[in-house]
Amino acid sequence: MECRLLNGRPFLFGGSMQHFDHHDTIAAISTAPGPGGIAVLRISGDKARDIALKLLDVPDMEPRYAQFCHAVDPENRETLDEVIALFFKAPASYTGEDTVEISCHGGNAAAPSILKVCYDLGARPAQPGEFTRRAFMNGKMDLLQAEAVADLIHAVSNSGRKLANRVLAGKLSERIRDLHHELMDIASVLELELDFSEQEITVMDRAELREKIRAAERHIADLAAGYSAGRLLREGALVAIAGRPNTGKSSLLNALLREERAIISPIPGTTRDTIEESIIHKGMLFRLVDTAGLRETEDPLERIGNTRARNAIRNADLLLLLADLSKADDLHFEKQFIAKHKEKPLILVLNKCDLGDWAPEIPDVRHLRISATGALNLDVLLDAMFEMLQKHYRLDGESVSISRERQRRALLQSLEALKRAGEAVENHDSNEFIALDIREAIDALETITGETRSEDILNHIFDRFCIGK
Ligand SMILES: Nc1nc2c(ncn2[C@@H]2O[C@H](COP(=O)(O)OP(=O)(O)OP(=O)(O)O)[C@@H](O)[C@H]2O)c(=O)[nH]1
Ligand SMILES: [Mg+2]
Repeated sequence: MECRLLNGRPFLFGGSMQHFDHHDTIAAISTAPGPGGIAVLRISGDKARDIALKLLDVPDMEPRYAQFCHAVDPENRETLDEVIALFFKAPASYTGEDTVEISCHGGNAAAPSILKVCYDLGARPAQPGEFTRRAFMNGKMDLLQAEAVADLIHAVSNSGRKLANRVLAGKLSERIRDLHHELMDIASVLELELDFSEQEITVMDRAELREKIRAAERHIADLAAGYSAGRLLREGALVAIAGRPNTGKSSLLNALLREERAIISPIPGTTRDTIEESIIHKGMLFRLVDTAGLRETEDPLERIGNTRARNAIRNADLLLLLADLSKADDLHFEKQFIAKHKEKPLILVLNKCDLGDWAPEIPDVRHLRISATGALNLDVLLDAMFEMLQKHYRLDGESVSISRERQRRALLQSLEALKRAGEAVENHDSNEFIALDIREAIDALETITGETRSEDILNHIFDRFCIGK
């Protein structure tokens, strides 16, 4: 493993976490690089306090007591910066280890020079997410909470921030724990019966056991079903702006962004590539995708554009179907489109309402009249988009939901095992088989919070963190 400085920061080449000793003392700059008021360095591990005492001109470090002092290079007694230092004694720290936090001046010079001295004094560069990984390993938080830390750091909207905060507070872990209890109850009944199998004692009759398994299945399925809502809150909603050429799709994108992002022209077939830009409305992130106008065409570039448009439509969480009100038309294309995409929430946007009041026969779908270039009814459209998502995905500002594919997969795995257990009960299979399936369902749940963990899962999660967190 090689460590070099890149933009004044340590950069490690090759290898992943498993090559590192979890007992080393680690150090990193926890704030974002570049000029800024302050930067914060963190040192965590057994040697943190010793390193700080050699680095700082203080006689001692009292836990949780902020000291204004200087960072000095012990090699040549050069003062590196004026700092505020804080010592957190294990286990009362973020990582659960002795930790020192040093706030110095921001920018690309002060913090890296102090960090270099930390390395000289025996700390090693922290890996991405290593502070949080240690917090997890030391029982300070479970895996769901560690993921929520990353989500909070990367949140771009209020809805994402609120969900991350609820998970960080342990609300999702609580729901998983409840499910875990339910399954442990079933497992303990089965184990008890196995212990007394010679006497052929039945602790719970089969119908009751079947019902208990069924109830657990329902609860797990409920939690898994919240995935779309969680993902939407965390990542934002993908909104495809679709329709025939020249209906004003690019004009609508620009109007919502309030900037001339996409090329607009009266020539049908202007947009070829998909263009994605984000806006926030009512705390929710909308990822708007402008697409090529849909039509049969011989133009090879437009055909590629049409394929891309269809992909965007397929992946979208919400469809805005644009129609042109300036053209008297039976909306035949639109009606077909709506019939084809019944399963997705869709708003029929009747654009160019400034050009006359032609009243087409409107299909049975949520619709509204706007003018993209005249900026008419755009707020109404945004409100309708928000409401439609809330209703369709049952977004609730107060509830918690899973939001990652990893969590969803583990729940589905648990559900599968439970279903097998239920069938085994119905088939009057012996308790050993039922107990095995229940155990598998429990194991799958435990991977969600990290009670059962594999190095692979941990690497996958923490490698995506930034250094210093
Ligand atoms: N009067 C009026 N004209 C509009 C309105 N919205 C768009 N237009 C005009 O309609 C024409 C087509 O607009 P675009 O936004 O390029 O349409 P598009 O759907 O993106 O077209 P393609 O990219 O070719 O599929 C342009 O001349 C716009 O100025 C509107 O609300 N009112
Ligand atoms: Mg366009």
